[in-house]
Amino acid sequence: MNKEPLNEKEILEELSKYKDKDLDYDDGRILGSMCTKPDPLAKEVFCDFLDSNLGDPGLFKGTQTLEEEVIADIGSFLSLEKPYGNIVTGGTEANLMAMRAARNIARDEKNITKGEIIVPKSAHFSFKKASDILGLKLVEADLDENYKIAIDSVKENINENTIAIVGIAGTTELGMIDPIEELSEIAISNDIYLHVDAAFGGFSIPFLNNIGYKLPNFDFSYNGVSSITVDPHKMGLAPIPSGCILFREKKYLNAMTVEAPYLTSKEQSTIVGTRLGAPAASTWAVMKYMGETGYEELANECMINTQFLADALKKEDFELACEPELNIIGFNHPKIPTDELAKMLEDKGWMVSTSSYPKAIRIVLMAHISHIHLTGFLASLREIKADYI
Ligand code: 0PR
Repeated sequence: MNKEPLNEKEILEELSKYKDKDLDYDDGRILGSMCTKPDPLAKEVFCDFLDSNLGDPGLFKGTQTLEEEVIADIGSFLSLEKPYGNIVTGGTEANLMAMRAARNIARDEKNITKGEIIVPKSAHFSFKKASDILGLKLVEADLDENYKIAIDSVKENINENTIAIVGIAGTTELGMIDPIEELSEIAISNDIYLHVDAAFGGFSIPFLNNIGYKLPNFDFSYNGVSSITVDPHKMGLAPIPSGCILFREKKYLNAMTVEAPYLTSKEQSTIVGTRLGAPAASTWAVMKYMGETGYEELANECMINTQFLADALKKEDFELACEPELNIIGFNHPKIPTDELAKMLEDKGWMVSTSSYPKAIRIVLMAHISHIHLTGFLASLREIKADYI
């Protein structure tokens, strides 16, 4: 800790040295991230709302309305007229809230004290955190040959302690969409809570379907779906942290409500107390700025790049883990071990990630990746192949 205060110039100069070590989305080298450069307007609005606290919403009624409007607007493209929910820090917190609601409802209505949740093997690790925090047993259902949840495995794993089933609309590793319609039927016939984690796909699947894609639906139009996670800070172009949890009924929020007697709101159901209002305002702004057409174009461009890369990889003798359903590609080369390939790509400046099941190089084609970046990436792959084989 410095004893004497530094002046503004010194501080900013010092900071820029740190910032220079960070990667920049604009370089097109970040190929394994679900985040992207936020829209400039969203950044500006974020700074304007830095002092607003949704933890005490009576003081910030305007920001509270913005949060409600974002949740309502997201509900409008997820087939739910009156959603209940919040803007939270991201998919992890949204999934945690959903599991907390499911656990509390099962405890209050069915007296289940040793709850279990069934998630696909492809589920994001946030469910491991949620089950640990909430004292729930995590049961992993198998995947089918397309890396989607195997319905038979879900049925086999249901027992009297099952408090929730989770389906994914856009899996973290491969972007696959689970069969939510079938999960919904199972949820209804067994009277079990169904949560859909659409943290990644929530801001693209509905818009792609608007323009003629035929992706599986995952939303509240299936009566068994009780809640959905959607992250504006992924395909929604909002700045981090912005995740959303939407519930079909208010009773799920009520099941988590604690009293907050000295606050303007008197009760709270979010996990976080003091809660920055900037994500609500900036998400609101970016959604207005994009409109449905903007999100349709964005998602379509990402899919066009995905298809281009997938086709080019096949021509170069790389094998795809599966045909991409959204803008994520998993691939391998038959003669180069995945980790070695990832390391060689990193040495050439490409920051890819690797999926675990199946083991593959994983590319997430977000808005910051353009055609020109992909041709550069393919050129590096060709060089690696020529040197290795
Ligand atoms: N649900 C799904 C389906 C996800 O893919 C993720 C995160 C979450 C929930 C959790 O969301 P938050 O991280 O917002 O809490 N998926 C990315 C991943 O783990 C997050 C990420 C983003 C990782 C950018 C790296 C990165 O550079 O791959």
